[in-house]
Amino acid sequence: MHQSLRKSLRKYFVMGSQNCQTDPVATLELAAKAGITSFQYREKEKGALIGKEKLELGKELRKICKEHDILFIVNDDIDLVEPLDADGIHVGQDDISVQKIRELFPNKMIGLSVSNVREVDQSPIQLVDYLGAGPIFGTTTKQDAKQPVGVDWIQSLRAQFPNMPLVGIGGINTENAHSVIEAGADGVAVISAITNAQNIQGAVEQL
Ligand code: TZP
Ligand code: MG
Repeated sequence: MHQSLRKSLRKYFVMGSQNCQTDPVATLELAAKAGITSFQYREKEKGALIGKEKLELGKELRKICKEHDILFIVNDDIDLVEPLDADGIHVGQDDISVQKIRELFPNKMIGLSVSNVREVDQSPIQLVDYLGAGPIFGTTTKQDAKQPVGVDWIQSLRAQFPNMPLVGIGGINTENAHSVIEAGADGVAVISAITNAQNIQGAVEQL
């Protein structure tokens, strides 16, 4: 299970309509055709859809992932897990607890963001299916992003958890993605490297 998840996290596209220059459905369709391996629906922050519109867009994005056999993860929003038949849920340190999600959804994948040693120490890592480490580099995409931690953080997590599926996130682009993989990550999670690309297909291929 770990091995196949590690593979599926290789090119992990994270996005909501607020990140897209054009239609989010068209954006995901292009990225899916170009070879992303996982997708996280992260409809939040400035300009994000809410309520029914958020759900309806989620359904369209979910469908694309099914067609292309791409993992579909929702960010934070436990209310979307069942209606969208998500494969999993990704949470940060200030969101609903991992224990609670595990209780509610025994069979869904759980991803957890960790930015430092303290967060690792206070988290039930044994309940988590994969870790998101970051922000690795500086990013302007997430409004409340913490200070960048660099690829050293990937190295140290990999040393502590040799078999844990692990992705880097934050400021990763086609130029620096290799350094995240070389440090021991299974994959790279990106928003703007894809949503802001002139050529989405080319960007996904290069990652
Ligand atoms: N979590 C940590 S950094 C970040 C998230 C969601 C934003 C990543 O966006 P980008 O554009 O890939 O830097
Ligand atoms: Mg969160």
